[in-house]
Amino acid sequence: MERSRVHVERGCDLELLRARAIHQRNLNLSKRCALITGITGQDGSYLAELLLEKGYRVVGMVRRSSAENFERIEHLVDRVELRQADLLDQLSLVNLLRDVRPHEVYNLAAQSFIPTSFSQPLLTAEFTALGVTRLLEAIRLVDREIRFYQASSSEMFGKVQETPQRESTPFYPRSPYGVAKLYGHWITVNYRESYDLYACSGILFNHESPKRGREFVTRKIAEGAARIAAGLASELRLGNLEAKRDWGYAPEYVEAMWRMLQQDAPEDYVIGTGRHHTPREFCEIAFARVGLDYRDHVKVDAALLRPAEVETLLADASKAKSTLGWEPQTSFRELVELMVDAEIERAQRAKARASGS
Ligand code: NDP
Ligand code: GDR
Repeated sequence: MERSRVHVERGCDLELLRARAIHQRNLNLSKRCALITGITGQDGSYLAELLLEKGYRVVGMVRRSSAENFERIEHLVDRVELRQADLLDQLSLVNLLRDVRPHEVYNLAAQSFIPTSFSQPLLTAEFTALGVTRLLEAIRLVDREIRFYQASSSEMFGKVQETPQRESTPFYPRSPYGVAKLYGHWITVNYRESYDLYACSGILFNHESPKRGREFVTRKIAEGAARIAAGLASELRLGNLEAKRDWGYAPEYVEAMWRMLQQDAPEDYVIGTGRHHTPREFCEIAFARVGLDYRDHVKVDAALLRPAEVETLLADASKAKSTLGWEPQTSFRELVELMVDAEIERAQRAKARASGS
C-alpha cells in the first residue's frame, strides 16, 4: 500500500516534470531568442540584462577556461543559458547555432585591448577579424534569417580623415586591433551585400561603466583615485594624457545595438556622444571627487605609450538619432563620478575584508 503510494507520487512528479519541460520548450519557441558572444564582457552583461527585460530568451556563448570568469553576469546566471563555443572553432559555432536557433546574434566577443593587439597581433586577428567570418559562415549555413550585429569600433577611424566622424568617413586604423575590426566591419558589409543577410555594423565610440575591464584608462583612473583616497595606493602610472576620446555610458550603448536589429533594413551606424575629453580631464574630475589633486599622484610612464596612437575621436551620431531615435543621456562628469563612486565602494569593501570586519 505504502509502496504504491510512493509509486503514484513518483509518477505524478514525472508527469509534472514532463509537463513543465513541454511548457518551457513552448515558451522558448514563442520567445524571441538572442545569442550573445562575449556575454562575460562589459557590453555582454548589459546587453543580456536589456534583452531579458524585453522578454528574450538569452543564450550566452562562453569559451572554455580552467577557472570560470562570470563576475559580470553572476546576477544573471539563473536567467540566461550559457553554452560553450569559441570564435576560433568553426564547427563549435555551427553546432551552437543549430542547437540554439537564435533570431538575433550579437557578436561582441573579441580581443578588445589595444596594447595587447600590438603584442599579440596574430591572436587578435584570429579572434577579432577571422572570428567574424566564422560566425557569418555559420549563419549562412544554418539560417540566413538570423539577424546579425557586429561590434565595430571608432578605432577604425584611427588617424582621422575628417572631424567629427560619421558612417561615410574614410577609415585609417592605427593598431592591429583597429585593422582587425576594419576587416570585421567590411566582411559584415560584404555578407550583407553578397548573401542578403540582415547584418549590421555598429561603429561604437568608447563606452565605459563600473563593469569596464581594469586595464582600460577610465576604470584604471577611477580605481586609482579611490584606492589612493582609501590609503591603499599612493600613485597612479598612466601613458598619454592628451589623447581625445568620445566617452559614453555603456548601458545606453547596448540599447542602440538592439535598435539596429529592429529596423526594416540592415545598415551601419555611428554611436557616440559628440563630445570628447582627455585622460587628463578624466583624472581632474575623478581625483576631485575624492578630495585630491591628480597632479600629486599621477605619473606619466613612457612604457605605457603606444607604438601608434589615435590622437582624437569625435562621433557624429546624427543618423542614429534620426533613424533609431537613439541619444546619449549621461554627461562626461556624471560618467566619471559614477565610476569613481563605484570604486570607492569597492575600495571600502576591500579595506573591510583586509581588516577582517
Ligand atoms: P570586453 O573585453 O569586456 O569583452 C570581450 C568578450 O569577448 C569577453 O566576454 C571575452 O570572453 C570574449 N572573447 C574573447 N575572445 C573570445 C573567443 N575566442 N571566443 C569566445 N569569446 C571570446 O569587451 P567590451 O564588452 O568592452 O566590448 C564588446 C565588443 O565591442 C568588443 O568586440 C569590443 O572590441 C567592441 N567595442 C567596444 C567598445 C568599448 O568602448 N567598450 C567600443 C567599440 C567596440 P572572456 O571573458 O572569456 O575573456
Ligand atoms: P581605447 O581605450 O584604446 O580607446 O580602446 P583605452 O581606455 O585603453 O585608452 C584610451 C586612451 O587613454 C590613453 N591612456 C591609457 N590607456 C590605458 N589603457 N592605460 C593607461 O595607463 C593609459 N594612459 C593613457 C590611451 O593611450 C588612449 O589614448 C577602447 C577599447 O574598448 C576598444 O576595444 C574599443 O574599440 C575602443 O575603445 C573604441
